Amino acid sequence: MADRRAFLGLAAALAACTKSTKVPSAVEQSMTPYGERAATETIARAVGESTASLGVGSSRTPLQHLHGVITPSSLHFERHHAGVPKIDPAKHTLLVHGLVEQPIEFSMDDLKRLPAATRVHFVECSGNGRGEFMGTAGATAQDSHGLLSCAEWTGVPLKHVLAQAGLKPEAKWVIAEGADACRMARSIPMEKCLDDALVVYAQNGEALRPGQGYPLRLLLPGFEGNTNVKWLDRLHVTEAPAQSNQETAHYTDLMPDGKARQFTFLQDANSVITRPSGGQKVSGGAGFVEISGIAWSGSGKVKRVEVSMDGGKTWDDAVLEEPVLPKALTRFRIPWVWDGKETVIQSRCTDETGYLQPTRDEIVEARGMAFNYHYHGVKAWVVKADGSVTNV
Ligand SMILES: Nc1nc2c(c(=O)[nH]1)N[C@H]1C(S)=C(S)[C@@H](COP(=O)(O)O)O[C@H]1N2
Ligand SMILES: [Mo]
Repeated sequence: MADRRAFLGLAAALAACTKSTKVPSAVEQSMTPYGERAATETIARAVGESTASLGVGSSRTPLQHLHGVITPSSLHFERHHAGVPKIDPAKHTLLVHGLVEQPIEFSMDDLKRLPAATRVHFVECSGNGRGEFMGTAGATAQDSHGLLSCAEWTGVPLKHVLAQAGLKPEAKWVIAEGADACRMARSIPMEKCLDDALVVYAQNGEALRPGQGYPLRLLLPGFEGNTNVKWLDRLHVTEAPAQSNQETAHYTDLMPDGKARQFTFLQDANSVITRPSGGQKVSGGAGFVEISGIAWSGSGKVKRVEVSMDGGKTWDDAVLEEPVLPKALTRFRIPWVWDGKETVIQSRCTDETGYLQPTRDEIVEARGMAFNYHYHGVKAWVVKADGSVTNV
């Protein structure tokens, strides 16, 4: 028996060896200074650009085609209100002024001398899921949830930058401004600035991509995408928020009582099954299928993800892939033996605060239909008997 096993091992090794020494019919490509993906790989962002003004609009991450939790930089979603400015990093500066002891203008080199930190965090536009809520989303997870990405970011904790200038006691807010044509600005509470806020210059190990704010952006873990000001060049320390255009005309939620919810910063607990998901097909009929997806919360770590394969009658705990990081995407997986009949699959996330992702009905009941931002309802997909998966 032992001999037979040894023989099989040897045979396999020989087979592998024969295979690997086979001369390839064509060389895929020669050495290149900067890598490209294989020519047969074609997944892409879905771009929605304003026809009236070039560079204004958004592009969505193809979540259903990704593995793990890191979004490749070339597939990170983008949202620009006034296009991508061309910035020379050698000339770019960050001015810190207002209620500080000493206003300072940092060059990129100055910033890179300060103690740095590298962390994995998602960025999500608070408009993500709006189409899902309104019933206008397309067929795929990219259509319904694609204003969401997750990267490894490196930069300086904002508290170090502010400490260099020295905060005055009245300092309560920081107004962050970008160098794009609209000079996008958001007011950030001092508490967040002194907590886990970062001023980042790197994304997935290399310089930020132009669309992500090259050479410098604000990164506010767990806060709505809009507050993560790109092409950051000014931090104005103040006593009160600026009431900028982005926090009055936009990014406020109208409530059923007619009042507006303003400064709603946190992205709530959310999840979506990415495989199998809308637009995909479970080929080969009944049998084993792994269900996999992503979960996240702006309030911290994902504690639990439950999956239902029977239209919400029963729920089972999915396995959360380690490491589970705060304010980052978490990959979940659960085995499923499909009986080949049409069914509805869905996931729901509970975060470390104990908050459970609500259903669409619960959100409508709490907020009415007028609100525009922060939709995070439970997402369902229909798996048809022929294996095709569609939006509900
Ligand atoms: N200066 C500036 N910062 C900005 C924006 C912008 O248009 N200008 N868009 C905001 C919005 S609405 C979102 S959702 C995020 C998107 O970040 P990303 O493009 O890196 O995905 O950037 C935010 N920061
Ligand atoms: Mo956004």
